[in-house]
Amino acid sequence: MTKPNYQNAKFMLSIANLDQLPLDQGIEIAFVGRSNAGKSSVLNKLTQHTQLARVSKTPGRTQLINLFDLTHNRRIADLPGYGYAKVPADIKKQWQKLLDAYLRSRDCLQGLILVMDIRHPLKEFDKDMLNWCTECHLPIHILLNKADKLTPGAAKKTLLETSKAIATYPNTITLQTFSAVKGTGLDELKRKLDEWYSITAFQVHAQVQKG
Ligand SMILES: Nc1nc2c(ncn2[C@@H]2O[C@H](COP(=O)(O)OP(=O)(O)O)[C@@H](O)[C@H]2O)c(=O)[nH]1
Ligand SMILES: [Mg+2]
Repeated sequence: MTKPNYQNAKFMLSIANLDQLPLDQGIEIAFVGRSNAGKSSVLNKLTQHTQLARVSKTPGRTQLINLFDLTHNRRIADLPGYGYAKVPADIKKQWQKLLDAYLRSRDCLQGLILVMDIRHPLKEFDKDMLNWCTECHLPIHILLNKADKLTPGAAKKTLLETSKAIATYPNTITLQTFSAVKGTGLDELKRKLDEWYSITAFQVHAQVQKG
């Protein structure tokens, strides 16, 4: 399988219910983050689009699962984030239900990119995601975004502290620092995505058997 060209990402559709999802085939990688962590900025940087995923000054606007098509049945899923936005409790419940059901039921989901603001890592929302993914045996790759807001020394310290804090989770979690503004860490992110997108159905099956 050739590596996806992330610049070829095309918007497919927005869904509010899981029955609107495309067929559970190929490989999907989901991006998620507490609102304002910079998830839309990360997606725009990755795909070299300025407007693929809307960058919003108003936190918490993405309320649906947005799907982007790469190629060969490879997709990116942009999931709604919460935790910072002052969303009404019933809407938050609805998002939680949608996220939980998606993470549990989607067989083609190969991994989750969890975007955090490096200045506020491992908030309640992030821990919810880590717990759900542990239950679903889903690997997570954490981006400590906005690293440009810290000195290199402070960023490294947060990387080490966060790495220690997640060591207690039994599932596979990797992490890196990132800056959607500067593009720092983009190659490392692409290597992780390339790895997940090149996993064959046979390997996925073997992982399930093992887990
Ligand atoms: N300094 C800095 N600001 C960023 C970075 N990534 C995002 N932002 C800013 O953080 C705010 C929220 O970004 P957005 O992508 O809309 O976050 P989302 O709610 O997670 O999708 C915007 O003002 C962005 O310009 C980054 O790496 N560095
Ligand atoms: Mg956004």
